Amino acid sequence: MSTLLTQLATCVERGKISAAAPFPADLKGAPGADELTAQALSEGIAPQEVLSKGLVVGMNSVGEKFRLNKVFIPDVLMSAKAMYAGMKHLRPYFTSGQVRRKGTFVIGTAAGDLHDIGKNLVSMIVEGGGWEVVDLGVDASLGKFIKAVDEHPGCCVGISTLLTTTMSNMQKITAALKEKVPGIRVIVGGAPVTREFADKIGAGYSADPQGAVDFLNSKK
Ligand code: B1M
Repeated sequence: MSTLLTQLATCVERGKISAAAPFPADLKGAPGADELTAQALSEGIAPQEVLSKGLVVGMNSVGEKFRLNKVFIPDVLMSAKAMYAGMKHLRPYFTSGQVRRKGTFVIGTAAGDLHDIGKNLVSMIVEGGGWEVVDLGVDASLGKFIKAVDEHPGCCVGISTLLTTTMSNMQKITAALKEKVPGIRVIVGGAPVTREFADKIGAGYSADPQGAVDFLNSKK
């Protein structure tokens, strides 16, 4: 991997957004993901490489550390901001079709639930993992999921919930989506959700965002 892409991955992992950003203190004044992504593209590194060998490497790394409790939510949010600072330079290439995304991931917090911090972390890390993310927000009804699945044929679906009372909605949404699109891949997660529950409703499961990326990449 080029030194520049290694530096870019480090910026994402450490949450270094731009040269002007004061965080982290030991990287004050150094270029951030914003400048390094622009530099990599101007030096002719392919956008796909900038994404997969720079931004995604950094995001995967912070995702693993988060899973192991070596970093915490604020760190992940800073990493996500750094990733977005880089992603903005890549967006024109994505929309022009020069960068191949792995697929579309539709995600929402189950109907009746307004918690969104975990869902947003999953969205960010899945996007950093190379997937196009369609975020339906909180309190996402079955109708919203159905509409999104219609609009994004071949997509995978993620449902998050933090409330035990809305786990039944998660089950209803999963069942209806599977009936509508046989073979659709659905993954569920959130604090009260267990693998046993996911198995019962016929969905994949991950306790953390990185596991959701692994699930999506596994193509099973
Ligand atoms: Co609420 N709340 N809350 N709350 N809240 C909990 C969840 C609760 C456990 C607190 C408690 O009583 N101890 C409890 C639920 C009890 C239960 O059902 N068993 C509870 C309650 C009861 C409520 C209200 C009903 C309170 C009330 O009004 N009486 C109300 C619900 C309103 C509603 O939704 N209809 C309510 C409201 C709120 C706030 C608005 C104040 C706020 C939410 C702010 C927001 O999200 N924007 C809030 C908060 C912050 C919490 C706690 C304190 C923290 C939740 C959180 O964000 N955790 C929570 C207590 C707790 O968890 N200790 C609590 C951090 C987040 C990163 O973790 O979302 O689990 P989490 O996500 C993780 C993993 O689960 C996983 O990845 C993330 C990162 O590791 N993950 C997935 C999540 N989704 C995934 C999807 C995947 C894969 C992995 O694939 C698709």
